[in-house]
Amino acid sequence: LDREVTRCRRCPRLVTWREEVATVKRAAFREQTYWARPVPGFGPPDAAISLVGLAPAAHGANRTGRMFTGDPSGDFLYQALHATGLSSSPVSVSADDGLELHGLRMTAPVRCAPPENKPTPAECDNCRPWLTTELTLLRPTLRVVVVLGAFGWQALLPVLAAADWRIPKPRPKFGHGVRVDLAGQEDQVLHLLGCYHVSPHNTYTGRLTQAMLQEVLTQAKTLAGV
Ligand code: DU
Ligand code: SF4
Repeated sequence: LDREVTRCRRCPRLVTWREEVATVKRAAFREQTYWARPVPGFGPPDAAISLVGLAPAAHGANRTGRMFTGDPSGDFLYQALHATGLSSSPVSVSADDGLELHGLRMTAPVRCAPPENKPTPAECDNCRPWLTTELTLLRPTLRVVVVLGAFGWQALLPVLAAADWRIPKPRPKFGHGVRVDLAGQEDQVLHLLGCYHVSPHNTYTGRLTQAMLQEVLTQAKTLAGV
């Protein structure tokens, strides 16, 4: 699946954008070759926890080819993952830096960097099968999904429904600290945890602190039994 997704060209606008930002680079990355393709999930294929963002950042994951790697959002996230024992290192630099995730797999409802960080509803629809397949493959071990931000939450619920998890009606609303338990097949339960996004918009303003993020990750570990 990881290999296949990196070849996807289903969204014309995103194919153009992911390649365009790779030619008009940020000054700090002028010497680097950008990944400029869809970003696959990162972490063990038998993870008990999945962490879901929204989409790669143009000069972050779209540059390095690894989820949340190479931008301020990722710097904040990996620090918390390491502090809670879910990552082998607090610093994620590049796809070949040797960092490993423990019991957690990062993924996203949209795999290509979108302009303004905003995918269109049609692009979310296009990308849905990739995450549906990934969550189906993870299903035997998956117990908890941590969702970063309201946009990721909104994009994820239809994916979970497509992967045969029962979404309560009315649809549960996103909030930091919100927990929803979803029923699946054969008495399986999936715990959904909402957490403010790790974007600088939240972290520089103190809306999301390391303590808050680490608390959600610790809760995820407890619920997942890891
Ligand atoms: O400000 P920034 O670190 O470049 O992130 C831009 C934007 O993209 C922010 O809202 C987080 C989101 N994002 C994400 O959902 N997944 C990633 O791997 C990296 C960034
Ligand atoms: Fe393919 Fe998803 Fe990228 Fe669209 S966003 S081109 S569906 S990988």
